[in-house]
Amino acid sequence: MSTLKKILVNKDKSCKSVWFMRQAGRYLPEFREIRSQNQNFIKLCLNSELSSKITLQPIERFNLDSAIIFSDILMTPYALGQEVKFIKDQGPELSKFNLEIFLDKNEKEFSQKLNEIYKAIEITRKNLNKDKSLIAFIGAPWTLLVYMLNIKKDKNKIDLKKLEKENININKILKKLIDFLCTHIENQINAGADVVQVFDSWAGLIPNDHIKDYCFMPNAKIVEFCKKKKIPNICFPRGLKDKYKEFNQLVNPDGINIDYEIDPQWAKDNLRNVVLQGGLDPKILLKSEKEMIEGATKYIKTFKDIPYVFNLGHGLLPETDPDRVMKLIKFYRNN
Ligand code: 1CP
Repeated sequence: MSTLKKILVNKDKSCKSVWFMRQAGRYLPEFREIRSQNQNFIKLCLNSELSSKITLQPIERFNLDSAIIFSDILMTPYALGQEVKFIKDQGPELSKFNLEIFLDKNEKEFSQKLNEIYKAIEITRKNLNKDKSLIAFIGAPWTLLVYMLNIKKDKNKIDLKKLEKENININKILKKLIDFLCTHIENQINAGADVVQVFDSWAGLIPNDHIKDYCFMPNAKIVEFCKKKKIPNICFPRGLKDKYKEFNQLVNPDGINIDYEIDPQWAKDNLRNVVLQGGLDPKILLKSEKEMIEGATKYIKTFKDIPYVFNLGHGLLPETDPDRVMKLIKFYRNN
């Protein structure tokens, strides 16, 4: 069994395991080389040979304990009929959402459009050591909806008025998304992935009076599905602040990734009956080595007597020096 599963499933306190969000991609020169020859990002995600190769790049370089499949959360809206473009330095752009087309989609067609991702998982599993986990992932319904309806105004705000004005039935969209996402999880597991992470990257933008409907309920339904199928799961409801506690109580996932705004001691005291993962600010890898080690020490010390998976409080930044990543992994393993 992989170290990640020993921690998630057996709640093994003595076991060490490390992987990083966004470990495959952006900051790695070997990824940039492939990327420079593949301008269309969606096509790259649908190239099973290359996707598998990119997935394994950080494993080969750093011998991490888990691989996360190289893909994107926006492959779901793509498979549901929206055009998805990644514009350099601007982020993703999706064609206008059409409710009728969306409601008309069926799961067979959806799975077929993502078949290359499942093939990439099959190829990767064959080439990945058995003691390492292969992590599948999805975007949580709310986070996908933010992109699908294009309601993010700038980095930290959403345009709720736009939703109200256009009278969009959010709950109906979320409900249908949950079904498709469960299918996507099951397909990835059937192809050979053994853990799933649910990225709710924009959970922190939900107004308080909607947090139950837009964040807790959809994540809970997905976790419930995973538990029924015995799929080890980790949730990442980024930006929830002290509502992480209620999230954990209501959603009850196997693992929860804390973001870098969460104090590790607070997490230890308040997030019970769940495996904790991550927390360290990815910006700390850009600072002096001393600061990085001090930052990491705080997490390692705080969580030394509970089951904990070493990771970050958000993804590795594109400007990260890979040598720093190596130093951080070595420090964690030696302490
Ligand atoms: O231009 C490029 O080279 C593309 C950069 C890139 C990469 C390498 C994007 C565009 N996506 C990815 C891969 C990716 N995305 C992975 C691969 C596996 C790994 O972690 O190593 C994963 C897990 C994701 C997940 C993802 N995509 C999230 C959730 C995690 C998070 O960072 O909060 C989100 C929000 C996205 C959307 C996305 N994909 C890419 C961009 C530029 C964005 C937008 C981010 C934003 O709106 O700020």
